[in-house]
Amino acid sequence: MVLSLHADEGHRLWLRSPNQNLRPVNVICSAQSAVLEIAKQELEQSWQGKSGASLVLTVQSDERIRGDGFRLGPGEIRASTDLGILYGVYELLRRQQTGESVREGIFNPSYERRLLNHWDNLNGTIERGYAGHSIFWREGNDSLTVTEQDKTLWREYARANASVGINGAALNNVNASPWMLTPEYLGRVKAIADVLRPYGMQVYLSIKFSSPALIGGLSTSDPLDPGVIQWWHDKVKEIYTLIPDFGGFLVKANSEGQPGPQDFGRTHADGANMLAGALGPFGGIVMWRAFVYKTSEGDRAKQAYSEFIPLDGQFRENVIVQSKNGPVDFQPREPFSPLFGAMKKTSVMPELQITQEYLGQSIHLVFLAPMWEEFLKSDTFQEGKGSTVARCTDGSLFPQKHTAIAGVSNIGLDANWCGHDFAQANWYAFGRLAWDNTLTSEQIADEWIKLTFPETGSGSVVFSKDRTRQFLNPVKQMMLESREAAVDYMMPLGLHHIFSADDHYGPGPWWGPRFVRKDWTPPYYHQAEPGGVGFDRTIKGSDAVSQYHEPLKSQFNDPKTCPDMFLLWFHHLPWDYEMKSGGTLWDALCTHYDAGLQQVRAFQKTWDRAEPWVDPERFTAVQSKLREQCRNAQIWKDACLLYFQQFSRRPVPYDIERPVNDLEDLIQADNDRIMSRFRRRAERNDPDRKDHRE
Ligand code: GCV
Repeated sequence: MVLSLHADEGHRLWLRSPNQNLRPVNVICSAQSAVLEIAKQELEQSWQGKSGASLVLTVQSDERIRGDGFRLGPGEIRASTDLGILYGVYELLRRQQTGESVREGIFNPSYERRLLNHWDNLNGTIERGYAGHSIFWREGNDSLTVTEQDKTLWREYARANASVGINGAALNNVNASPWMLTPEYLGRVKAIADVLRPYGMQVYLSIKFSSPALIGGLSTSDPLDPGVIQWWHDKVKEIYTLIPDFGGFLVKANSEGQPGPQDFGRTHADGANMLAGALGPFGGIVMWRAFVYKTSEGDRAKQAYSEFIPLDGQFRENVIVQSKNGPVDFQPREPFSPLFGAMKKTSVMPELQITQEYLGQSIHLVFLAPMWEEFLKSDTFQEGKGSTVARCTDGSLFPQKHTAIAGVSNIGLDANWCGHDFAQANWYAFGRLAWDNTLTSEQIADEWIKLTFPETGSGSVVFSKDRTRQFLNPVKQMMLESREAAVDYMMPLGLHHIFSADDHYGPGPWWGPRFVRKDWTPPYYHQAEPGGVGFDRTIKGSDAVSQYHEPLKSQFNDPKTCPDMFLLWFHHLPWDYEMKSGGTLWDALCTHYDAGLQQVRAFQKTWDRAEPWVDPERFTAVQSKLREQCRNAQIWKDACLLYFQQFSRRPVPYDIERPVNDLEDLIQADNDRIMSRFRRRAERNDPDRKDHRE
């Protein structure tokens, strides 16, 4: 077999119109619109079905087809909206390209709104962005000029999103600048919206709650003040005049130092409802974040629930409370946030993090679909068995006016968009799960690999047996195991948030200076001491278990029934605690850390064997990242085991590989990193963002 492997910087993502096997297709569509024009073009550029086939695109309302769903029938795509047709086209083409059979039937989206949240700052930097600067914003005199290059990039971005069903984007950081709402910036938002619209993407903006005072010249931003209410009404009207299909606002309020209604003695509901009142007449929504915690209020994991449950039933119907998947903060593994299912009279939407803030950023190969699948399929038991998070949020269990899901974007100006070729799979997976929250990680990985590394040169769309056996299957397995491997070498058995200062990349179980908020330091979370390790959240501890519905509360409360993966999340246990498997907790911890590292070593071998099947550029890029991931996994293992060993005073089990670094060296290197970071900041006169928080 002759393979033609061209250098490839990854910019085309999973959208690689095949240059062989293309066949003519006769597309018949009675209606006309920009969206339908794109649908037609996509078919003509990528059709791999029967040569000369006719395909009818029918836009006609059908009560079985919800929202932008569609029906695939013999020779026909039918939908109630033009966008539904476009999604149907992408589905059909994907099936042709992956060799999957074209299943006839109705395909409805799980969520009405499927959004990317960009944490992009107006100067072009991205909070927790690891793939270059923003595709929307930049610094400099010409920062607001819209160039042809901008538009091309935005169009490619919109197309990629539409191809997986993503239909909205919040364009700026939730730590929002008030300038976002000034006419200059709104002009650029309009330009972006105009490019995104034909692909069915609505734009949303994050807003700073104190904008009326900061840019409106008012003396207050109190949500019950008539002048403030009027200001927001006027601002919303101004936005809709520019962007008639504007989606709404995303709000981080009274969280990590951001202003909010509580600054004026009002509640989250008061704040959200005031904004919802302004947006409602135009069809806009408010996504109000539940990511709130204060040092003074005890266990951080309990706070969102404690603060929001009393407000259930008080929000307007165009408010959606947006909660992170876990109760703390996008950790490698958390139990689901107990808010899901518990707020029965409020629309609640999951916020996932596609950017790998806590999962190795753009260096580690970590496929996140298994984590999201685990989360969406978690049973809350709120309405009996089977009340999964997916069903609690997609409208199946509770009558919600709106349903939504968001993912914090991992996209930047890097040629391959996401910094790591495999990080593209996380963007893809988010879109696919937002469209269908019952998909399996396995299916998503399978599709993504086939689309992203298609068969080249053989003239066939379907992967050959050799390619399937030697490339697809092992790479898929590597992807599916990669998240568990990361949990193992970073924080197994329910450990969480033991990252070193600030950048959330490497280990820092020792890091806990007195001048920093306790709940921003690892010792607060791991609680290691000679008597044991772990955070006691049982009814005798912080009682976070009581926020879960039975039988979960009892199950989590007892270490004998608590799943091992959450053991140290809910329990503080002695080092020689006997695990279900028979060994001690200390030995189990060592075994997990080592297994994670060994697995990354195995990933290196898997990838090296993939060389014949991949273009050299992407092969080398991934190979080099895996090397770094391996070095980092070693550091994670050594740092955590040697640090915890000071308390456990037990040997690392003799049958596993010994640490190769010294603890003092690791701590010293970490201190040097932190110091040089602070120095650089001081030189730039760039105050630590966290200094602005409460
Ligand atoms: C946008 C964590 C991150 C912050 C982020 C915050 C949030 O604290 O480290 O960078 O801020 O979550 O989700 O608001």
